[in-house]
Amino acid sequence: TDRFDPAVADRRWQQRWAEAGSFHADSDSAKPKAYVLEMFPYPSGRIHMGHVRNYTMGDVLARFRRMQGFEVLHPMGWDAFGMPAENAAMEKKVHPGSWTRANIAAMREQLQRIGFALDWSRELATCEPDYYGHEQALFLDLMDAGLVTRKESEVNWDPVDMTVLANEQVIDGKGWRSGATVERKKLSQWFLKITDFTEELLEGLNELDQWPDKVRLMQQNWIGKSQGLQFCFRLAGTVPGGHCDIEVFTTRPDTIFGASFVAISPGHPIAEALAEGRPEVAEFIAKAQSGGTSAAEVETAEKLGFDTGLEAIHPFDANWRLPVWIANFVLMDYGTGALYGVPGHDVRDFEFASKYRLPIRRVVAADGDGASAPITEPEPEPGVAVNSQFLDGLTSEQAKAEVIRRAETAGWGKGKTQYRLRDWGVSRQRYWGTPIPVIHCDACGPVGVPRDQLPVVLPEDVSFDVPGNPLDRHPSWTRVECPSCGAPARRETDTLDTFVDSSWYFIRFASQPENQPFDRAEAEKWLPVGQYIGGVEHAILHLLYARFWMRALERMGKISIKEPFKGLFTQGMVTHETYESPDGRWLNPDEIEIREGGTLVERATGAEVRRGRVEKMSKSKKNTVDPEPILARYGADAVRWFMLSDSPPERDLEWSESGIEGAARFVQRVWRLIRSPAGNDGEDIALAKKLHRTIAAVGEAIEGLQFNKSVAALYELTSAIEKAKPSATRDEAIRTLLLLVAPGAPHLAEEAWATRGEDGMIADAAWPSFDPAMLVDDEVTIAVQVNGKLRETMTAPRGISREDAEARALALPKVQSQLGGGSPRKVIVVPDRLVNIVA
Ligand code: ANZ
Ligand code: ZN
Repeated sequence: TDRFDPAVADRRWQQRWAEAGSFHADSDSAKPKAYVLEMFPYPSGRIHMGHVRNYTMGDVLARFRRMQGFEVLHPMGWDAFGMPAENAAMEKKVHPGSWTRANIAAMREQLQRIGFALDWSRELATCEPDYYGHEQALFLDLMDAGLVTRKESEVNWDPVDMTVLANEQVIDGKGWRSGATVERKKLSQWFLKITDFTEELLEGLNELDQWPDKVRLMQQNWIGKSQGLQFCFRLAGTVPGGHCDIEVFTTRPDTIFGASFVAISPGHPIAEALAEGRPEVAEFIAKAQSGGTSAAEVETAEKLGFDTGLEAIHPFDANWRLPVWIANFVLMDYGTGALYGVPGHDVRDFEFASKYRLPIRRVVAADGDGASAPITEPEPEPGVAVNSQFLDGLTSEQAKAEVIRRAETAGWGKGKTQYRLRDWGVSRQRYWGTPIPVIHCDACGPVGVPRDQLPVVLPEDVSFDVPGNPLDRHPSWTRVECPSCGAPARRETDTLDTFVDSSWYFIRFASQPENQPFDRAEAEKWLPVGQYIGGVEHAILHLLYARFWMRALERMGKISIKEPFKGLFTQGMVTHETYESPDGRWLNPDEIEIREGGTLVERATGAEVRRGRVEKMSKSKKNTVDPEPILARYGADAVRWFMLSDSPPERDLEWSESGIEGAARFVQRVWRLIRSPAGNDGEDIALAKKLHRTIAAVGEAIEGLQFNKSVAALYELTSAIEKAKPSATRDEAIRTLLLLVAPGAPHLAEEAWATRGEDGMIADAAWPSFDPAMLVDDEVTIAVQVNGKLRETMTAPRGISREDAEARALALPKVQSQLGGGSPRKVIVVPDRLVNIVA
């Protein structure tokens, strides 16, 4: 037929690939191996455009590597535990398991419909016992290796629903369901000791040269290594509870003469001791501890303080007293839970001091003479010390070192390296997660579940009609015998953070024996992942946790790989225009009509509509485009091609109907070429050169994940073929074009390949090679100058003689007019580069 029909061809080739097992990864293959992985999706129910873009990029690379002769592992699975399934259970009264599994089935179908070259035989879902059971075994390994601890830690507590809330369930400091002000509550929870690896994780970043610098920097900041001073403020007088001093940590010892108060956390032992005898202190502490526990909540919450009346003595001046406040922005589990505030040079301290009218002093200046300049806003940047006695004139760096030196010499403080990275709290008081394999016994304490009793399977018979964790109120599941002493004991009801599930799934993809998490030899054949592709939103936590997990396994001697992802690529988002109604509702483009004169109105109401910004596709902005109808209308290849073509992959891609139409037109153009008459004799040197250059360019672009560049090169080649007369070269160019478009538009490529009567499937064909000699340009561009000024350029055959170059240059109209009819005084020729005419 004249048209390529994706409705028929897509399915046909998807089926052929499946039947042939084309994308099955053979661990025993002798070929070199390539592991291409995209971040696995959360099974929310439907594939969205962000997935399509992400997986298309990975797919192009995977198919390209296969054609290059690699044995490729390109797997897919499901990050299937987490809150949304529980929300669905509460709202729709479906079991989280059946909701999740139905979503997986629907999304698997959608991915298959796009024709991704995936090894479906390795599919996994983290919510199935044959995955999370192995995770439990790994948790026990970590326990045995001393990498698991149990600590008191704060959670968000909803006092009305009487339940722990996840951070995302706290909205503006209130519980999402009850609307009650959230409190912080201490609970005993499980932690993985990622801080045992802090320095390694930081150092390791240096070797990740195939990661974006941006991501390495974000991880570095997250780990947050800082050099500081830890010391004790002596307190004047006596303090309840027998405390005589307050230990603080500072990263800015250079600002010590700018201190105007000392602040302790509401959870600090001194605060607690004061509260014993004074109800107003207890009351303040309760107030200061309301609001969410997440860093963002703490950061944005209004600063609250309480003046205890205690006084701290300045370490450099026994007569200088600093008031001691309890302040809500001081975290108990950071540093020492206490600090000295320097309002002039710290943003939070400035806000606090402004509110409570504490002194704001300048002790750092941009240059030495700004000492008396007033401070109107906090100036955290380093500079030169001023108003600081013996520190005056030193740079901030020098002043820091000097204060630390004096503190250490006098013995009242010590220089200290501090990291921001905390241990990883993995306890979640939720149902839909991996049960933590521990049993609590009154006599023996927490005991690991014996390995022969794994997996600890989630009970199916749970109800979501009451808030909180259904595991907690399960009558029989929680009741067990202590594995050590046999006494009646209770099962741990916390489940693991879903980031644990995604910290090792790429290992399980590489090797999935039934009786253990992975087989070392097999996993090492594939790992590390050669190219990992995903959203930058995972730049910190997921990637850091996975790096930790890999290092922990390595330290335990279970694998000899330290870094899980050799190459990392973070792709941009898919964006779309937004529309807003006058009453502030977001409208889908479908609900909008363009009136005469270009005004936009809402179809239903006729009210005028405002065009909003182009933003990331999201349900809340109502600007999503469902891939499914687009696939049905244009076919898989057009959608894939559009995802690759319009923007550099690291940038955002704006969805547009015209963009997808352009991609669909290209598919048909390529199809028309194979229907055009074949010529079998005659060479076309120009086309041959173009072809070889395109092979080189496309290969290089895909190698560098610059898919839009490969698309641009293919557009050029296609135009060149369209313009060329029938010849053997042209026929060869068409054949090669199919190989080059195959990674991006595989259905079209297969169909055309078969129609041409080529051997086998194009999925199994080799990537074309090019002749380097054909890349050499035999035309050169020569600059023509008159009196040293560029006047014109001309193309000429490479190696043109001096005489010919001179003659051609002198014949140029612009040169003629510059010479005004006269003859030049002198002509200088640099072969193949330049002709300079001196008039
Ligand atoms: C005095 C000072 C002056 C500070 C100044 C900063 C700027 P990083 O760099 O992130 O490690 N701090 C110490 N313990 C704290 C806690 N438990 N909760 C909240 N803040 C705490 O942060 C170290 C700085 O954070 C410390 O240095 C301390 O304030 C504050 F111009 O001390 B600084
Ligand atoms: Zn026991």
